[in-house]
Amino acid sequence: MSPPHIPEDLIATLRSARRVVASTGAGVSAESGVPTFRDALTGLWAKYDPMKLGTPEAFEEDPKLVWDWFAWRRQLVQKAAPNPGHVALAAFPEHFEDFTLVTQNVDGLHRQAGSKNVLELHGNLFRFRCHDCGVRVDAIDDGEGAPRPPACAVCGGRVRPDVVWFGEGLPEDVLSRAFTAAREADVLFSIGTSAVVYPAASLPEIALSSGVVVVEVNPTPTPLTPHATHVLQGPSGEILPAILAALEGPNLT
Ligand code: BV8
Ligand code: ZN
Repeated sequence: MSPPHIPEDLIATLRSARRVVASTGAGVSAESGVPTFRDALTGLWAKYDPMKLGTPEAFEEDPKLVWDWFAWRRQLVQKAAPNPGHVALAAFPEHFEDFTLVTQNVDGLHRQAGSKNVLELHGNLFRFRCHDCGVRVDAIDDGEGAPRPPACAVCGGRVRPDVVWFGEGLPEDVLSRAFTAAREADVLFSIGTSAVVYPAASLPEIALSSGVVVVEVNPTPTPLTPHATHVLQGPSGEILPAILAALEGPNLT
């Protein structure tokens, strides 16, 4: 199958861009076999609503259930590998003076693909903290018979994944760095996100209001689609390598 066509005017814009931001959602990991947040409930989890399970209330009501859902997602991600989309993004910094990668994903696949300084807006499945005293927990015992969730060694409270649940604030410094990058960019890519979860979904909005060129990469339309400067409709695992190939190719202009 021929690689997707990338419009010449977009390539020209990218060639002259100095500051570029890529903001990704679960769709960039779909071709790695990691289900998106809404699809992350198959099998025995199908009867749960992620919007309800991914909340502090659900954890407080049934810590073991929420712990087990995240343990299930961790083992899914551990079987996954970065796909060509992650790998292409890891090479983007070579083509721009200043490149920032922001992600809503908690799967760590960007870093695994070689991306550096990834701004993880919603935390990471493989980091843990105590829900009760907030202390960071570097290692957990999730062997047979270990308590689920583990007990905090400092306060005896409930250890949880270091991710941001609905109704919880995002890490302030990460969010403000993402906002600044979106405001000051020449180009912002919105890749594999349904663009409905805030404040992450405000990044392309901030970019557009600052006159930044916004490029959406997604197989299906989202609320951002009508406003984006360029819309590349298709899977990121094919489109991102095609963009990189065009950037690496001869400058025909
Ligand atoms: C907060 C981590 C306040 C955990 C997640 C009413 C209006 C507006 C806002 C709100 C509202 N009511 C409540 C809110 C706030 C709420 C919110 O935005 N709700 C929305 C749903 C209305 N936001 C919050 O609660 C945030 N916190 O506001 O707190 C506050 C402030 C200060 C102090 C205290 C409190 C917290 C939000 C973070 C929640 N945590 N994840 C975990 O992962 O378990 S969100 C989670 O869902 C994901 O991280 C992602 O961000 C989001 C969406 O998930 P998905 O749908 O799976 O992924 P995505 O959106 O990326 O969609 C997949 C896309 O990929 C699709 O478009 C698909 O077409 C595309 N795709 C598929 N295949 C491919 C592809 N694309 C490319 N290539 C492919 N091959
Ligand atoms: Zn504690």
